[in-house]
Amino acid sequence: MAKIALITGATSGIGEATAHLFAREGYNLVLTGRRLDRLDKLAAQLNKKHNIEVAVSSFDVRDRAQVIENLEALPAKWKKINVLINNAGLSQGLDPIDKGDLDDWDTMIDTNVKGLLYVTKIVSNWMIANGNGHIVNLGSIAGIDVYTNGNVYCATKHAVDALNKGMRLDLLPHGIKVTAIHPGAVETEFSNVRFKGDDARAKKVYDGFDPLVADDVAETIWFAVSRPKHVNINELVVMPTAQANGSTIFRK
Ligand code: NDP
Ligand code: 8X3
Repeated sequence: MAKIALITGATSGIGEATAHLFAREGYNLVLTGRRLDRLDKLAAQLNKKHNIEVAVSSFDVRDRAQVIENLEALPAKWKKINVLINNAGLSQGLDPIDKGDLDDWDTMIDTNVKGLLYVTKIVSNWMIANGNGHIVNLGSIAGIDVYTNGNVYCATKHAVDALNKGMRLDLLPHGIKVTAIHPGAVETEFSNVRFKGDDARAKKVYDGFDPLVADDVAETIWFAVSRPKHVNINELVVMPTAQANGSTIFRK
């Protein structure tokens, strides 16, 4: 029987690339995100190309009731999730702490921390019932270092780092592996979202160096998930080579 992966934030960027890669590897997929049109299109494409089964579940991870209602509504066979990829997340704004927008802060905390927790609570219980599982959390280099004006986004990704460690302690006894992937700059819709549709400003973030692409991160996720049963990748930091020096951080 094919394994099942649930990917949050599959409508774009890293989540979408990971859906393609796992489909190629023969996984059946549960794809989630708010933009249902994109989920439906991707599901049809992957089903046709790889002959896998795809379920689509559209909800806003910030809305606890929506998360519970939509995930619990999945038919029983889709609750045998082998791999959960907690990828949905975003940044909003790049301002000093005294100038930050309170709504932006709420959005980042509610999405990156609380949304990840709502999904994890439900799916980890399914995994415990099934006696196996692997949870991959998308952290960030922003969850390891803090950069100027990154304040609240960095705090949410530091929280993901702590939750990744906490989940591992709590879930390993149930046979569930837990991994964090911490990428540096990846050119996706991330900066368009951060700068609220200002595409010129978003593009500038990646001027003058080769950022990662979403496939680089998808391959890193696949590496962690495809290790044998006795190997747990606790965390991996994957950086654009131009940014790998640590002190050379590009945030424009
Ligand atoms: P994208 O903006 O391309 O994708 C973000 C995904 O998250 C979309 O599918 C979006 O779906 C989903 N999402 C955002 N908010 C919500 C919400 N409230 N409810 C449900 N889904 C939501 O960015 P990336 O692919 O780059 O980002 C993926 C993850 O990787 C994030 O956690 C990000 O923090 C992390 N990351 C990104 C890096 C980068 O440089 N790009 C580097 C390090 C980590 P929809 O809008 O349809 O709901
Ligand atoms: C996204 C990478 O460095 O822009 O998490 O914060 S960074």
